[in-house]
Amino acid sequence: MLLALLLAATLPSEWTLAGQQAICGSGPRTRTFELKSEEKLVEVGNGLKAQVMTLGGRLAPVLEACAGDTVTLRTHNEGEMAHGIDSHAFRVDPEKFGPVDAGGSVEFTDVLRTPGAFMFHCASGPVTDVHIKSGMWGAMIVYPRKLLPRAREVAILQGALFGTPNDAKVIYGDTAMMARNEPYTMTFNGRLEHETVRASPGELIRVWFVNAGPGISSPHVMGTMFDRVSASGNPRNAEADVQTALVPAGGGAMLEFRLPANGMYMLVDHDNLRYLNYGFAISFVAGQEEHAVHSMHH
Ligand SMILES: [Cu+2]
Repeated sequence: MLLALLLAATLPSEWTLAGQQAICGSGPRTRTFELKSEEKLVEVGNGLKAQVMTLGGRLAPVLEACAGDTVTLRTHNEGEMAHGIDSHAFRVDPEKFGPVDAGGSVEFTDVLRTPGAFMFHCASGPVTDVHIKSGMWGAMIVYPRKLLPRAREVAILQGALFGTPNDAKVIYGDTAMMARNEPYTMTFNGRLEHETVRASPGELIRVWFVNAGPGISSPHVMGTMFDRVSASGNPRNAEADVQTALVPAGGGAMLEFRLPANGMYMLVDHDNLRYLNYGFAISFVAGQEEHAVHSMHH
């Protein structure tokens, strides 16, 4: 347990959203996101490392903007392969997504009028699938301009690691596993250990959820249900009192719920419970319970 906590400390901190109030508060803005494409060895937790390709310096990065913002996405290719970038939050000519060869840049700008939890990913023509499955994707949250009820906001990004850990506990991308859509494990936020999310009983929790695939995600929180599920993360798509949401690959959702009483409530993908032992769950805790998902090592 102590070892697990020490290892978790080597991972980037997990719950770092600025949130809707901070991002939308000062009115429409111009924002530029510059995302480096680079290959690197990253810690994923449970003593494992993965050799991945990233778009934004880490696995599962999150960008935050607000509806009405003028947003520029830019990537300078410092890798060796051709890379580009495609964000589902934009309505632009996809020709602008690239790819470009090493040394080149991709850049496009749009006024983002549609709120949501959007996926962005490398655009590299026929090898786009391999680049996404190697780690080149993240989320762009476009908050609605109209303030939502105050909530504990978190981003949960579903993806997968493809490759079997070697004797040195390093996962190298396995393109055959990628081609079969057969991961070693599915992941939340690109990692196998998670910091508990703490909330008070009855406090509104809002999850900005993005599913990079493979496959449909079926998020469910054990012990409660979603008060509201908004497809694609757009509040105008609200459905009430949903036991399990449905988030397609390349899609997102806004999931709102409350912890009814003290206890530990785990968010899982109900179609991928077989990966629970790999840390594929997020625990929400009200009260003093100290259970954490990373204590469930296989
Ligand atoms: Cu790429």
